[in-house]
Amino acid sequence: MEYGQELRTAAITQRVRDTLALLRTSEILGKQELRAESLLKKLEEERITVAVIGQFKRGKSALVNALLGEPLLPVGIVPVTSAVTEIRYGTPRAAVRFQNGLVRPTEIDQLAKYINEQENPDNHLGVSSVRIFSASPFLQEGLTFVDTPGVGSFHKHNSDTAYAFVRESDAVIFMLSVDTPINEIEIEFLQNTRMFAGKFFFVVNKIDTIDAEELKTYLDYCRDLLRRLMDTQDVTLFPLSAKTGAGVEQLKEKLLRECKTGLREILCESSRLKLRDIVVEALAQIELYWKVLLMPPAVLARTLKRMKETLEDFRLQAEETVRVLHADRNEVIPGLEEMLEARLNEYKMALTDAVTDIFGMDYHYAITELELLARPEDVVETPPAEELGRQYSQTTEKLRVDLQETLNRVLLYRNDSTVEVVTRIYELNRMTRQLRRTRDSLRNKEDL
Ligand SMILES: Nc1nc2c(ncn2[C@@H]2O[C@H](COP(=O)(O)OP(=O)(O)O)[C@@H](O)[C@H]2O)c(=O)[nH]1
Ligand SMILES: [Mg+2]
Repeated sequence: MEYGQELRTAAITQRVRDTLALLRTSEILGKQELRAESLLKKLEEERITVAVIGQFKRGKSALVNALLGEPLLPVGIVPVTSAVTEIRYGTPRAAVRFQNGLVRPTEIDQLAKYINEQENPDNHLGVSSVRIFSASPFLQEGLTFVDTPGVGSFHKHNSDTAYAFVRESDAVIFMLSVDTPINEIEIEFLQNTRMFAGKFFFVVNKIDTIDAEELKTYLDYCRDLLRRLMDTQDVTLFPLSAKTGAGVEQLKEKLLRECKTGLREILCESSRLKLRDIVVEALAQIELYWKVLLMPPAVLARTLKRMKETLEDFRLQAEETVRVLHADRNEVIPGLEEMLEARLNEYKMALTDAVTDIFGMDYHYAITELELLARPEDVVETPPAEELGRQYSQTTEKLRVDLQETLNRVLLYRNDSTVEVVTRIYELNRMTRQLRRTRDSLRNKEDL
């Protein structure tokens, strides 16, 4: 059994490697390439991510606190969690990651500022996630816990974040609570997550608020519904109270056992689902690319002209940034280097959006993570503003030129070489065939 599992792990790892190699041969599949890279890393590190999901107010944050045995996360009677929070094993510390790549070390008791819906309404601070390290022995086995904002709250951006994150998790703790029946939003969410996670734990929270008989009725109802929804008899419920701690040990034990002995199985199944999703996404991207390739020449010329104008706007924007930041002076401005790096990430994100908007297909840049030091005085040798400004201008110019060249090349713009055109089309068809084969061969659990 264990031997078979080892073979399966090796098999899926190889499949991810092969797919990655294939994706790398194309200029239009950068986003999928990145996803495949992180999937490979996860397989190699044998790390699994357990996401706690469910509608707001079910007690997700309270449960994570109960599991870890410390009140790390804010809990409240109104929706409070507005950012995905990752909790890993390590020396206690925390960092907030922003959408522009900045990573800011933060005291754990200051986190509410960033992950509280009330203190950071509609995520106006641009937080992308929060990472907490905790020395809780529970995390020692290579588990990463993720607390998500609830789906279906009035704050729509929360649902979006939760959805996006579930794609990256391997196991899911799906949280229900006895004070409300399962509703449509939860059902929809569950059906969407089924495609990505390799393992489900169903928790029924707040059992302290009802008596044993009511609980039995509720559990029977849930089990029945979940079996139908998940299309399997294999549904185990964990009734508990995150508040009083009743039932938490049982869930903990089960999680630990699964994650020790079943880690590879969970990882394999979740990797199969994720690889399939990456391949499906790549195929969709190729579809979009075909649409652009087959544009009538006049339309293509117009579209490229629009792109050119947009790039000119981008040039002016970069100039403005340098000017506004006073990066035209020969003095050292603390923090300016990180600020410009973050600006550069924002620039890349805006370019990506522009391409998507104009051509209807993706173009992808890797966003650099910029770890800010806990003590800014530790920063050594920051170049003077003038130099940083010059670098920023050069880098953004290179981005624009590269983008223009790549677009001309992949769109075969004014390319009179029949050989090149035919080769590209041939390559594209070959890629599509291989991706389809991979997709179809990952259809079932037994395929590995
Ligand atoms: N009675 C009771 N209340 C709970 C329990 N777990 C959480 N709560 C309460 O439910 C509310 C929502 O909890 P929270 O963890 O913030 O929910 P989340 O939005 O799913 O993260 C808070 O007021 C908690 O105190 C429980 O087991 N029993
Ligand atoms: Mg919460």
